[in-house]
Formats: sequence, structure tokens, C-alpha cells
Amino acid sequence: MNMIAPDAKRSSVERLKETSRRLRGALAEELVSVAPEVSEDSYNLLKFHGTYEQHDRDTATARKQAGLAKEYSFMVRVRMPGGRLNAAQYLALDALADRYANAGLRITTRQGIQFHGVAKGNLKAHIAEINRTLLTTQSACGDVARNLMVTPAPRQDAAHRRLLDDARMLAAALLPASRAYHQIFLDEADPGIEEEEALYGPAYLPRKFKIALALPEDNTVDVLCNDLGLIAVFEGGALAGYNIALGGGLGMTHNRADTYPRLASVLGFVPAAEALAVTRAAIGIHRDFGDRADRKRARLKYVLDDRGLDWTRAELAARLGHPLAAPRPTAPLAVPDLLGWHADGAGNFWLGIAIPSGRIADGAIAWCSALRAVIARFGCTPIMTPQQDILLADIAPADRAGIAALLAEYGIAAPAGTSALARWTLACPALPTCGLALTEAERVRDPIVAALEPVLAGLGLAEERISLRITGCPNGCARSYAGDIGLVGRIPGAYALYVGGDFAGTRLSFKLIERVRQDDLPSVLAPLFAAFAAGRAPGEGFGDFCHRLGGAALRALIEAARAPAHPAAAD
Ligand code: SRM
Ligand code: SF4
Repeated sequence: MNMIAPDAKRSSVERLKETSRRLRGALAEELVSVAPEVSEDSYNLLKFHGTYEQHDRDTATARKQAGLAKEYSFMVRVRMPGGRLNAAQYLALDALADRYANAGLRITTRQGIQFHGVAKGNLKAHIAEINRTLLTTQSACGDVARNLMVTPAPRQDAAHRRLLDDARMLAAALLPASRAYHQIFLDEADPGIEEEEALYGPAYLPRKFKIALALPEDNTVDVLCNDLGLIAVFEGGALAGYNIALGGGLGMTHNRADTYPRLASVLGFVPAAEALAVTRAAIGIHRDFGDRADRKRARLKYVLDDRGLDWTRAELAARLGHPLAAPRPTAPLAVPDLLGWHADGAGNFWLGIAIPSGRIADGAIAWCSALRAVIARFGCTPIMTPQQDILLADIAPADRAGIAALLAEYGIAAPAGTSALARWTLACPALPTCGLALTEAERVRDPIVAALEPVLAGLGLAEERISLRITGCPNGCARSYAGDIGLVGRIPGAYALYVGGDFAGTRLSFKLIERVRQDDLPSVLAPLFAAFAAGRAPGEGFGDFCHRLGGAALRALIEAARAPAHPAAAD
């Protein structure tokens, strides 16, 4: 049932999707051409197959001045529900990074893995090799359901197993019917058929669609930041069903008030057996009512706000064939610390290792080599977390000491040696690969953390769990509006400062200051940290404290602490 209304104002991407012969376009021909880049149409279609054309923004200006073309390459994203893959698959991806990419892997905030720096001439071989490991890049990007998130903790209990099973079931059911991917990258024969896209329709979705499954006690996935959140309700030890949250999404555009971050609204409860039906219904609402004229407003969150929650509930009920039950009570959402050593409940252990910005490369710490050595020797199962970290699971008790010793040889003493702030800081890739970046993010993560750590330590807050999320633009890829502190790139070297969200991901933060220079962050945040240390309520987190005080009081604290000689941070 596709009810896409004819609309003269449809965006050019809409027309492209519909006329692309189910995402094939001219990709097969363009991939074998000698040009280092692809056409705009192919750029847009390639996203559906898990890859983005990018260029090195560090060299772009100098090359332009020298009359040279940009240095094009491709980012390739692996779609792996719940961040799961096995040891052999990890080692294969690691080898592919050396062979075709920039010799590193990057864990994403949605539990995926990205390669950067793949030359166009290697793209097909690279993606085919990924498939040979039985992983895929299909639908890792594009206007479809993206990589599903689910709590990464490898606890061997019925609840965790059930959630992962449901995530895998949904992920498989939501792949497009089109065989374009297999024909273009895996040399499957093309019989010239245009497949019936029963779920997505001929123009696919108006925009991406994100899904996460969470246990209330483990919201590491930031479930409310998704278009659809499924919050598990366990009763009497069995999964009764899911509370359904719709309309989360963080992206916004500076100076466009009709775009904004939004947390998903909990609308009702469905029995466990209806997980797929309600997911299809939610996707159907996005497909049929999402904005196909303006891609900046094409997310489900705007459908909810434009039409109202009652309308959305009624539409879901109509598609399910029965009224939606009221949400069931659950424990409040919480975020556990999965780093360090943990018993998995079945006799083995997992070790959570914090990887700054999820960048697995050989640098000051030889992350690639260290993880390769441990995974190859001990065969542990790697799991990617939404915090861009890695969990090494299925570790036998007898291997613990050996793994710790091997990591220590590489200077990794997880989790000791990592401050609380560093453990809870996320940063998106931004420059030099992201075409949308206005500022640095990943490359300033460590200096920003290093500048703030002594401020916190001086106030006795070294062990305080404060989440800091840095993005190079307002799109919010490191979920910068949903933690304790968000830094959102504005102009080179300056960030909008957001505070007042919460650690558990149940409240958005608000913009406190429009622009703070990176160098001024310690002096701007210090008075807030000091007031928090002195005046927090019992159990109150930093974001809760900022929320309680509100913007005016927080800005007054910053003003009061400002030395007369210090130039004012623009507001
Ligand atoms: Fe994102 C676009 C990276 C998670 C919201 N995101 C991009 C692109 C592809 C830039 C582009 O369109 O040209 C970035 C590639 C940069 C690079 O060099 O690799 C990019 N997003 C990422 C990753 C790698 C960030 C990371 O630090 O790990 C994450 C990949 C996740 C994955 O495995 O699928 C990533 N992006 C997110 C999240 C967080 C989440 O989903 O939990 C968000 C906020 C939630 C949301 O979707 O609203 C997010 N990314 C965006 C947006 C804003 C979309 C919107 O409708 O508002 C864009 C811009 C766009 O799509 O046009 C974007
Ligand atoms: Fe790029 Fe902006 Fe996403 Fe960072 S937040 S990766 S700068 S789109």
C-alpha cells in the first residue's frame, strides 16, 4: 500500500529514486569508468548501497589554487545490527582496511564500522570482499531503515538474547527488495526486472529511518533519538512487548527554526509478536506522509509535530488493525558503564575498551595492531557500542590475564588510565572527510578533553559521569543535543554550547551560548562545574543541574567568573 501523492514540488532526489530502476541508475557503468568521482545521481544512489563519495577537505583549497581536482575517495559503512560481528569477520575487515582504505576502521555512533579513503577503482572489490565475510553495506545509508541499534552488553540472559534476536529479525525484514546491490557489487545477473518494493515503494522513504531497541536499564543506544524506539517491557521474566516511541531525530539546520532536534514520544504498547508489524506501520507513516519536497524537513519527527500525537496514534492503530494499548510502566531509562571487565552471566567475561572517537588506527596507541593481536590470539567476539567503543566478549576466565598483558604491551590499560570524561565523550568524524563539517570534532576531541580534565579534577569531579558530545555541524551525528554537554560546530574554532540534557538520554539540552571558542571552553565551563560541585542536589547529574538552574542563571555564573581582561564570549 503506497499512497505517495503526486506532487509537482518533489525534490530532485525523489525523481531520481523513482526513475533509478530500483537504485541501479548508471552505477555499474560509472564504477568502472576512470574518473575518480561519480555523477551527482550516482552519488545519491550509492548511499543506498552503503557508500559516500567524499574528498579530502584538508587539501581541497590548495589543490584548487593549484588548478588540481579534489582528492576524492569513498567512505564505506558496514551495516551490522547491534554492532555484532565475529572474530573472523573483524579480522577480515581489519585486513581490508589495509588493502583498500586508510589502514583503519572507525566505530560509528550507531554501532556500525566505517572505512574511509577507498578509491573509486577499488570500491566494487572492497564491497564485494566485505560481503564475502557475510557482512553487508546494503542500506547502511540512504532513504531506508538504517543499521538497527540494540544494547551492546553481551549479557547471557533471556532479555539480552531476545532483544538481539528481534533486532536481527527486524533488520533482515527491512532490507529493500531491490537486487541492485547484488548485481552492481556482487556480479549477480540482472534479468532486467524492477522489483516490487512492498515496504518502501518505488521512491523509497522520504529520508533515512532509524530504529533502536532498548532495555530500560540499558539505554546506551539513546533510544529516544531514533525515528522508532522499541523499549522492552519484561513481565515475569518474559518479554511482554514493547513501548513504542516515535519521532526522534537530532539533525537541524542553523538559522532554520522549522528544523530542530526532537526526542521520540512514547505513544503506546504492542505485544512482542507485533514488533515487526508496528515497525512496518511506523515506516509506512514516514513513507506516506513524510515531506518529499524539502529534504531538511523530511524526517518522521516533523510528521508527528505537524499532524499531532493523537493523529499519529490513530494512524498507527489503523495500520495495525487495532487500537494501540497504553504504554506499560517500566523502570526509568538508565545508562550503565560497559567498559572494563564484566562477567557475562554464563561463566565468561567481556572487556570494554574505550576507543577515542571510535577511530581504530595505529597512532600514538596502535589500536589496529593491538585489537588485531588480541582478537586473533584469543578469538574473542568484538561488539561495537553506540559510544564508539568496543567490547571484547566471550572471554574465558583463563584468558583474562593474557589479554590484559597483551593489551598492556600496546600501552592499553583498560579501563584504568581513562578519565570519566574521556569515557563518556563522543565526537563525529567532521574534518577532513565529512562534506558537511563546519568545524573540527574528532581531531579536537582529545585536546578538549585534556583541557577540561584538570578543571574537573580540581573540583573533585574527576570520577563524575558527564557526557560530552562534539559535532562539527548541527546534524548531531554524535547525538550532541542529548547528553550533559553538547558542542555543535558553528564557525571554524567555535562551537554552540548546549547543556541541560541528561545522562540517561531522556531530555534534550538547550543552547546556552551561541559561540564559544575552543580555547575558551575551560573558562566558560569551569564556573558551571564549580557551581555543580558546590550546589548539586543528591544524585543530580551535571545536565540535571543545568536544567534545574536554567540558562539565565548559568549565564550569570559565567559572567560573574569572567576576568575583566578576558574578552567576552559572543552570545
Ligand atoms: Fe550522521 C550525515 C557520519 C550518526 C544525523 N553523518 C552524515 C554524513 C554521512 C555526512 C554527509 O551526509 O555527507 C557523515 C559522514 C562523515 C564521515 O566522514 O564519515 C555522518 N553519522 C555519522 C557517523 C559516522 C558519526 C560517528 O561519529 O560515528 C554515524 C554513523 C552511524 C551509522 O553507523 O549509521 C552518524 N548521524 C548519526 C546520528 C546519531 C544516531 O543516529 O544515533 C545522527 C542524529 C540522529 C538523526 O538521524 O537525527 C545523524 N547525519 C545526520 C544528519 C542529519 C539528518 C537529519 O535528517 O536531520 C546528516 C545530514 C544528512 O543526512 O543530510 C548526517
Ligand atoms: Fe559531518 Fe555534521 Fe555529522 Fe559531524 S555532525 S559527521 S560534521 S554531518
